[in-house]
Amino acid sequence: APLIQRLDYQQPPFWIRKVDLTFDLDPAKTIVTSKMQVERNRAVPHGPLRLHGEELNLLRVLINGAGVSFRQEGAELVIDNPPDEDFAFEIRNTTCPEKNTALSGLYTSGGSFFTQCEAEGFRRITYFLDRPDVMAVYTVTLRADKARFPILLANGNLVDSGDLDNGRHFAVWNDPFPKPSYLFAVVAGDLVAREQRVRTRAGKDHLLQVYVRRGDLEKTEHAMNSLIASMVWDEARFGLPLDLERFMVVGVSDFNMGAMENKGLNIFNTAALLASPATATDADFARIESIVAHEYFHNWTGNRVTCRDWFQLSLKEGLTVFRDQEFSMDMAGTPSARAVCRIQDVRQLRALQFPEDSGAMAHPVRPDSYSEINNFYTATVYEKGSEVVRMYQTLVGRTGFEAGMKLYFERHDGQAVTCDDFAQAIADANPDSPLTTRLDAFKRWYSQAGTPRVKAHGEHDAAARTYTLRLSQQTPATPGQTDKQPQVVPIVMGLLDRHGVALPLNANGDTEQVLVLDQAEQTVVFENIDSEPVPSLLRGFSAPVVLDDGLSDAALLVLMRHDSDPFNRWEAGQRLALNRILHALRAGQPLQLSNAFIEAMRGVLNHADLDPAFKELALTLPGEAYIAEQLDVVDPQAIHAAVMAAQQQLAAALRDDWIAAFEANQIAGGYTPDPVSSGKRALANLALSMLVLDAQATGDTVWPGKAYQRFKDASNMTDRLGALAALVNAGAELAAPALERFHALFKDDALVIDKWFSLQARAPEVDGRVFARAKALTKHADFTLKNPNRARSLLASLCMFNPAAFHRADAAGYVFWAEQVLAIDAINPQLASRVARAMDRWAVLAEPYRTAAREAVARVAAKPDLSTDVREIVERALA
Ligand code: BAL
Ligand code: ZN
Repeated sequence: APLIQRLDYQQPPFWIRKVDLTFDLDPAKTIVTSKMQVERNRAVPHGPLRLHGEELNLLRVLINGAGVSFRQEGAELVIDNPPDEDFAFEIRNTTCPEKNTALSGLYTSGGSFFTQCEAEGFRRITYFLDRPDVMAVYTVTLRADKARFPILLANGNLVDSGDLDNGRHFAVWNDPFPKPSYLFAVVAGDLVAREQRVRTRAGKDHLLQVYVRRGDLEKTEHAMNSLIASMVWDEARFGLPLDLERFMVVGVSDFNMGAMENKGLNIFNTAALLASPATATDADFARIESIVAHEYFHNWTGNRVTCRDWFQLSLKEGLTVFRDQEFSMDMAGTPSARAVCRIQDVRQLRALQFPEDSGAMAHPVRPDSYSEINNFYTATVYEKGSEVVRMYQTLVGRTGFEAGMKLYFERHDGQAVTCDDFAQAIADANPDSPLTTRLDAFKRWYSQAGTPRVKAHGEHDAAARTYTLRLSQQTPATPGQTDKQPQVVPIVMGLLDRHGVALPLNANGDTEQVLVLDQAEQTVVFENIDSEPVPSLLRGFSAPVVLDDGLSDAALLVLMRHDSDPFNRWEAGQRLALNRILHALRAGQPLQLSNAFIEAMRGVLNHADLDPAFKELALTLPGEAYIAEQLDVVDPQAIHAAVMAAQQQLAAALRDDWIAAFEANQIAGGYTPDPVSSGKRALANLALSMLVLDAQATGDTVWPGKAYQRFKDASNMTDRLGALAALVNAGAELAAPALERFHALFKDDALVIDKWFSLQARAPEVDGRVFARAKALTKHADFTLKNPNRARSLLASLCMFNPAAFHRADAAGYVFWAEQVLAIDAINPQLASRVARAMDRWAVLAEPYRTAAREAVARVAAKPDLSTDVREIVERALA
């Protein structure tokens, strides 16, 4: 497949302004008729009309009602001599939705029809200029059997519907907003809807609907509430109202992504939509709220203003992730609950994006080339992209950022634009900001891959009463990018004295400020500093960098106890643990937590004023992937052993405190997923898992018994799964009967059975037993590669999130990986290429893993008929 280059962008030679689509829906053979109004783009040289099309059967091609000569060249339909003036273009073709296991284009799931068009699925429905800068007004007629497909949905507003002969019926939908083809959607099936009418601040009435399969309706209340909250928030925070009379959300159980923002007709993976207290955890409730919000926010950031080309993907994704993160923080409320959101987002960034940025797939937020765009729906484009947007806000301030957004919509509503256009709007709305004076340098965040390393070193001069902070930065080389320029790094910071008192940083008495590091090396001097301070840098994780401030354990303890910034309090505790673990790994010695660390953790756990949610995060050790990131040579087994040892020690040393925490965080009364209750449940579940872990070591049977009882009696999924996880993760004997009981209870609920697979595949490895069980589970009657959620629940859990089970000296994990990737690739290339990414970082592995991993990647790459998706991943890995 050709490599597509960002700098090769050219406008399309034709525009399609209007499309009338008719679908005669049949699972085996759907007939699509497309009538387009086409005009030549006079800004580019005259040329043939080339339309994209994949896996279609062409029936006819008409121009202005008459037959026309055409040819098929690869996946393109070519008309060599189209008219010079505007013309009517008609195509008729068929597709086979029930055979579409790739879940891109039009497909069936559970007997209903769904579509997924982003990024390039529309060309699998009909021939088209399937690129985001071609925006058209769509009118869609759906015809189908009324009994099997009573609900017929498409984007926009319903303009007509009625019965036809032979038990068929029809519906006509019109979307008044010009849109790119990737936002097109249809749904047809036997679905039911939760409905709500709302009136916005602007006084307009809207109908909100959440469509799901019969039986799932009671699991849609949370999604509906989240949708309403999103609408209210976007109007209040950014002045952005809903622009359609009707806004529909539909759930589907076979779906490659989390959800999709099709105009007025969002389609959701049921995993990101359905929740009830009995079947969904607190984390699920929070994730659903954020994804419903994310898709809703796309209506402005993505749909009203869209991307000129796919290299600009972060224009909509980074910005929309930023918006959903801000929304979740605003919903969480208190400063502490906001910090919890922030910590969770940073943990996610470090666990997924940092490794990506230092591996074979490292790419800039705005990539320079791709052969399969689906491979670039990445943590870098999404999560690092969001951090870039957050840095704009940090540099221009919150009101400045809101003014920038306003200008962005004033300039670009209805257009397909670039990341540069966004940057310019924010800068132009804030002419005097530190962003605007450094805009070109700031934009290196879009062009340079790799996580910058920032070093800070402070020196106190007692005689001069000054504190000099020397900052430097360096971004490591990444594939195809060896020389990096300095980035613009906003460093929110403060100084504390050794008792933890915040020091004034300037004559105004400010105790916090934003330093802008924009050179390779820079020095800042603070005056009137009487004694050696402790610097608190990068508060709130103000830039996506790795900070090395060389702080001693004593200084970290000051920050952990006293910093006004809750993120840095958490970070200090993580750094203390990380330092210990890294020290043991580098020295090749068994891990021993220090008394100071254990006492600090005890202090957090028993603290009267800290929220349980914060305590749970503070007492959770750094993840194995993040630890691996700190090392030049990665031995997954050694890392796992160190983390397990640390956990055992923390479990044993704080046993009485864990008991107290468990007992203090029981909730009486009904379930609500609010931040306070979910924080309590999280801490109680962590305490329980520590107690069961300690019991395994001491031979105590009381806590495993209590965990089993709690598992049986739990009134919500968070507590039930928490207790089950405590048993499974500790390797308790009661894990097996509990797993069996759990499966029997929930055998008819696919989303819960996904949890059952995932929990087993993610359990801490002991003597290869977890790997063996996961491998055996691929033969379980409930396992299938055809459903992405199910495949991921086992395969991604094992290969991507359980390094110690996956990376084995006998290479059995890699053999298994290769088999599974090839098997999935024949069904669903997008899914296969996600699983393929488990090998991104083979090159940093210690031997014997490194050689064996490379061999497995090479074996997959040697297969001649790989999808473009998987080929790009394995070839980049081997490059
Ligand atoms: N646009 C693909 C799904 C999402 O990011 O919302
Ligand atoms: Zn998105």
